[in-house]
Amino acid sequence: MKSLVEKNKRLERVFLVGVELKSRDGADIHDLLAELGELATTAGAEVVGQGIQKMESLNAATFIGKGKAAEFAEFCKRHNADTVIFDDELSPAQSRNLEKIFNCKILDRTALILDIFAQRARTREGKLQIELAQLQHLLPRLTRFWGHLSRQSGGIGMRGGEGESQLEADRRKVQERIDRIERDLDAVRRQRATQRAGRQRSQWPLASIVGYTNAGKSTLLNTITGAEVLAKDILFATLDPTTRRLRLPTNQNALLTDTVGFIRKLPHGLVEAFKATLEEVVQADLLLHVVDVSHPQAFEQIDAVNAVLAEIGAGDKPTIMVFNKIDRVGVAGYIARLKEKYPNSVEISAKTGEGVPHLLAEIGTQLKPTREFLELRVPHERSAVIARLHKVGQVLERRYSGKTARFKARIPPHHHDEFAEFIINQ
Ligand SMILES: Nc1nc2c(ncn2[C@@H]2O[C@H](COP(=O)(O)OP(=O)(O)OP(=O)(O)O)[C@@H](O)[C@H]2O)c(=O)[nH]1
Ligand SMILES: [Mg+2]
Repeated sequence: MKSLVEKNKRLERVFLVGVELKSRDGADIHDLLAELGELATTAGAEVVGQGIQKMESLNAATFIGKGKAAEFAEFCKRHNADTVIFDDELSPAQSRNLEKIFNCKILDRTALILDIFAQRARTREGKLQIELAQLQHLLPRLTRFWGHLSRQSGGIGMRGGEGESQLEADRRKVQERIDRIERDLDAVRRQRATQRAGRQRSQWPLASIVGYTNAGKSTLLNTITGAEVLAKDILFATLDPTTRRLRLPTNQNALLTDTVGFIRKLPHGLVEAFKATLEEVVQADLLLHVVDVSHPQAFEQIDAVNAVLAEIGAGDKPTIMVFNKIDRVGVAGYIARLKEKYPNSVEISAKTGEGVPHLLAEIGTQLKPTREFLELRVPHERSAVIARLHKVGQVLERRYSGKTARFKARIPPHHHDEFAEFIINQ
């Protein structure tokens, strides 16, 4: 799919819009817009200005107030803005109405994040996932400003509106493409599941690095394992998971995975699309939640990451909080506050290596209770237990005899209680 933000002759000029709602507490709107600006620059655009409206409640038709919209539109016209980007997700109707007022392309935060992901995707699965999320977001919002779809690429051509009948045809084409991608993704995922089953037979426990985008996850993987994952001061440098072997000070082997970064208001479609890729996180025995403590919004970022973890079903995993970039913070008080709130934490600098030995020791301690094998005896009629065992554990051997099935399996320690009555030796 072609990028939504044009990158031909000159940088696309964008204007950012945010609202300050009385009912919405938490982060300051200026911080939110600063992040939106970073996202826009990451996507290859140039920010020409921004506007904020304080509101009691949102306008159903135009999101911000009509008068304010007209005022911003005037500014955009004077400054030759090509695109207006709203920090919140707009309804299709709001997008259309705003487009009439601004007379230029209207994007929302979701579309922008999807655009960046589209530019970064490398693997076939990643590309398909993102195109699917993009098309699903776009379908109800197709307007003449999106122009018509080019037949060869199935991508979105820019501008050059051709009326309602063309729009209808385009919608049909988008729907066809969505159906096609869903079929392709199915095939790719089946293949991945087979590969994963192969890897699962490995008896090594798995730790996953998670965290807000730009927190230093890839840098940490590189420092610990000598991997050479791209680590850059841009948002969403990493999309596809990389797994490396890690030898702990306890002489134990483990696998360590670096994953895609999370962000506030991560589009739901994207979380859905990435569920398969994030399986590494869901299956992990331990999460390393990396936090950039030099970032003024560190607390909010932690909450945003926890929200996504809960959404993918990894909210209750054993977790070490990894407070990163301590080489950049002078104010000790800030870390003290974080440590008070999150006692199970380690402070490091992934860049200088400070604190990393301590982190490794901590990983060793947390993974140690993972015994290689448990033996279980489960009556055949308890099929739900057997299904659950295959879901959360790694079954290494099974034997059926008489009324029971016997398993040798590796089960993450936090699931042991569930199977306690079936364990015959450990
Ligand atoms: N000063 C300092 N910079 C760091 C540290 N760790 C990472 N960085 C920098 O932070 C930026 C982001 O690092 P990455 O490792 O790419 O972050 P990430 O979490 O993988 O980011 P995404 O993949 O984009 O989500 C890079 O410029 C790193 O050099 C650290 O401990 N100290
Ligand atoms: Mg990364």
